[in-house]
Amino acid sequence: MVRQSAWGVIVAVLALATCARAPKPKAPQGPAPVATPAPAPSAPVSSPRPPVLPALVPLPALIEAGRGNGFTITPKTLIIGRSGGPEVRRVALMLSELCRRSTGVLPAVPAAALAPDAAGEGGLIELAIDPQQSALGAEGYDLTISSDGIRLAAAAPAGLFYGVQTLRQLLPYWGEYEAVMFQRPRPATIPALHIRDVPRYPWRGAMLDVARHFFSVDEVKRFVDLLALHKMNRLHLHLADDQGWRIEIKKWPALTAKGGLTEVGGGPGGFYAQAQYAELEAYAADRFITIVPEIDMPGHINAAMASYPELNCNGQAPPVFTGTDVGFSALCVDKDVTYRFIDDVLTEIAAMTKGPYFHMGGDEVKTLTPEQYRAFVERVQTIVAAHGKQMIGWDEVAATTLLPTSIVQHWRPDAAHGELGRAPHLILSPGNRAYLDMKYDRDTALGLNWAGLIPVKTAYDWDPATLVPEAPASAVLGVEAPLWTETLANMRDVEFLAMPRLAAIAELGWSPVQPRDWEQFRVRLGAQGPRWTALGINFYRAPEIPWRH
Ligand code: TNX
Repeated sequence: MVRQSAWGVIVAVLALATCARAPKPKAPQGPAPVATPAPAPSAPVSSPRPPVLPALVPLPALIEAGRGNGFTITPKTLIIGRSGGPEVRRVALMLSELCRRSTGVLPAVPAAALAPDAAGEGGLIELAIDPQQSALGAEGYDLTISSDGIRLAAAAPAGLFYGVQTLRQLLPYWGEYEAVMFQRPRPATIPALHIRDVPRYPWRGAMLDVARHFFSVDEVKRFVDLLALHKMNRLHLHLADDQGWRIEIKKWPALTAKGGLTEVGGGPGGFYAQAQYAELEAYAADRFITIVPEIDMPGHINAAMASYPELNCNGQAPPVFTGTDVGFSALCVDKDVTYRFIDDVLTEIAAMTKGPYFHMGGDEVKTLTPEQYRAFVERVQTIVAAHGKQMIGWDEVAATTLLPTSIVQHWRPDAAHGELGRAPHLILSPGNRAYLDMKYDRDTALGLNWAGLIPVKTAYDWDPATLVPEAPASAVLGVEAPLWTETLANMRDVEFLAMPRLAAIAELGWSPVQPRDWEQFRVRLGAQGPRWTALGINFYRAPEIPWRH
């Protein structure tokens, strides 16, 4: 139950709505959100507002004003993990470092458990795994900030991590600069608040196409950081396409030795050695992000076909490809070697991935008959299952017979809704809303426009629960923002198209539909400007957003 506090309490999320709207029709929701409690009946209608409204993205399910003036971090502040093992301590250390960067004070994180009533002179920041908070699920958290201290409780470590991301956005933005040297501590006061927060959807993702242009391990880590800041939990890596194969497969070494060394425009390409992929997995897992590997097949596969002649029906390897056409390549679906190849790839990828998913692509196949396509997808699905993974495919796979565990990723705005409605599970990435590679407006130099222009409001102002009316609410896992990189050569380009729309999609995945509102989102988003600048993010200063400097 959400605790009701004193009459002074306000539901700050409502106060945040600078432009209230008529309530939207009630839509079926994802996994049980935390209800925003109505004020107690005798509460005065005009409760005092907190002096500063927190500009959090994504918007928490519930924000209440707390008591007192907030909590001040001082050299005497301690951070303790009340329960839970090394993961809790790791999250506590992350928080300590965030505090240091923004205040010049590094709160101690004692390794030994403190007595339950031990309060440091400078107040405690307490992180607790609390079994009584099981209603928060694996990702929710409850955060109370008062003048005496901060208590962050969750049922599982991921919840604590998300609570720390909230605290991060409440700390001064300059904590995002890495090289700050404080001549003297600069105490920061975090406003008195109670936040109780649970994500709306379990799938909150982004996709990075490392095939059209290659991005190094460090660049992908930087992308992971963007996801973590916005409480996203899935990084889908598009690891193979016509222009490049990016993951080392020891049994088929030419995939990377030949197929890895090209990219759109003729640049050098690149690939991840298995040890590097493991490093990415670990980096993402530390931030509670699951990597979803995609090997696109039977189409978008020229890099593999150029590397191994036997994958071609005529036994001849085509030349490598550095253009941007789609749909021309397809594996030879009638040859046994094709399925041996897929099985070998699955064996190594399954061993490399901590997450339960394997994405087989399945999009834009123009050279097979519908029967060939269907038989191929169903056979690959069996191979994926035999390797203990759950299959994901782009929405073309909805035309096949899918296992109850399989997931369809909706991308074509005109995909057949009847088929999508029968999908066992759905991830929503509608091209005309969630595609980060679409241009913002006609003048945007980077990106494409086949699905239309996507200004920030278009990316934000839709409800995943009603996009595919034929799909039961229980089938919708959540949202994902794909970033295809035909036109993007480096991280500056990636960031320009991703930000701020990535934050918009993150909020769709996390925040309850009520009281989400474009007008107040715009303001909260604009308040992220200094933080993103400090992080060195090359975000698009969309003119309709009131950016703070
Ligand atoms: C369609 S989205 C594709 C990609 C392109 C993208 C460009 C999807 C499953 N296929 O191959 O990169 O459009 O926006």
